[in-house]
Amino acid sequence: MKHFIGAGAFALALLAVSSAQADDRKTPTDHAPIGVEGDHLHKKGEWMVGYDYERSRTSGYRSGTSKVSNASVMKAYGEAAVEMDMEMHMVEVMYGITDDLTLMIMPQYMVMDMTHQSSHGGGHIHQHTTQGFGDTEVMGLYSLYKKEDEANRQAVHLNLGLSLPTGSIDETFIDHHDKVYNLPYQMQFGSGTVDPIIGATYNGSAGQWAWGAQTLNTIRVGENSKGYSLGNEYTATGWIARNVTDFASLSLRLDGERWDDVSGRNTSLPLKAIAGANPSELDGERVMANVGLNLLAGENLGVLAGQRLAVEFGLPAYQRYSGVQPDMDYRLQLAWQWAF
Ligand SMILES: [Cu+2]
Repeated sequence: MKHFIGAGAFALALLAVSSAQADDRKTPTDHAPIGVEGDHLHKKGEWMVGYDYERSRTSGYRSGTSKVSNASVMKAYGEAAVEMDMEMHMVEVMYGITDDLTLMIMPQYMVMDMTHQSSHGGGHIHQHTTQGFGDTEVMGLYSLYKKEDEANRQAVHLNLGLSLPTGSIDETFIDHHDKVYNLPYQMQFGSGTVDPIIGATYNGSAGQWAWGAQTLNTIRVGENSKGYSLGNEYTATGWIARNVTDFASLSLRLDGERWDDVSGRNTSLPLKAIAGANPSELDGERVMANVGLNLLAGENLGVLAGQRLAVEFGLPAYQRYSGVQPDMDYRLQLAWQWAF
């Protein structure tokens, strides 16, 4: 009997220790799918550094909800893109000022590869590549609500930030008559204005499941040095994720984006020089469906402990554009993150 009670007490103690560990232990789903920015806070004094790579490809154009041929686009514009690849390299630094306030800064470098076709010279095809720094985002994440018990966790935080105009708005291309024009608004690296970012994030989890939602909105204030301002951008996303092992989780995410027309106009870019040059044909909306994988190195992995790798791949589920705009093929995001 004595042995029995002893064994029982020992088993209970083990259970208590292991569940205490489970509460503290980091899991892959502690971070949202990698395409969600500013999704998590850090504890006071904790740093995180990361590198994010994003690549998206568009081919041809869409107007309204339908695909349009380049031949028809070139009846209205001097040039049209056959294909465009956009790559972004982002450095991400986060720091927990308190348990309820995390600061984040995200500089970025962009590379754009464009294959253009001219309406003259028998549809002559040529390549443009531009690269340079994009705008830099600075964001504060402030906890509004936290509830945690054995069964589940719920949390809501505010995302307040600024997009600083470190990106060029002077990128150019040369047309078939060797004339130099500014690239269209959406092909520039930056907005040229200081843009407030306002949003909120909800995170929930229970057992091996996690879910969340976020809205993040970029508001344009004032006009840039070229006499225009980009349209506001609104996003809303929701996801569900599950830890499949200690070190890996899988996710599904829907991501809706909406952007307004450009107001004002860069007068050095003629309205018909290239598709995308007309500021009043640039609003649109898109829904992407994404699958993701988060990997987290456990405490037993020594120097690797706390490091993460994440990937997310998205395809368009819906696109609607007011004028002709590049037709999205896919978006891929890869990241490495290290918290310490
Ligand atoms: Cu972080």
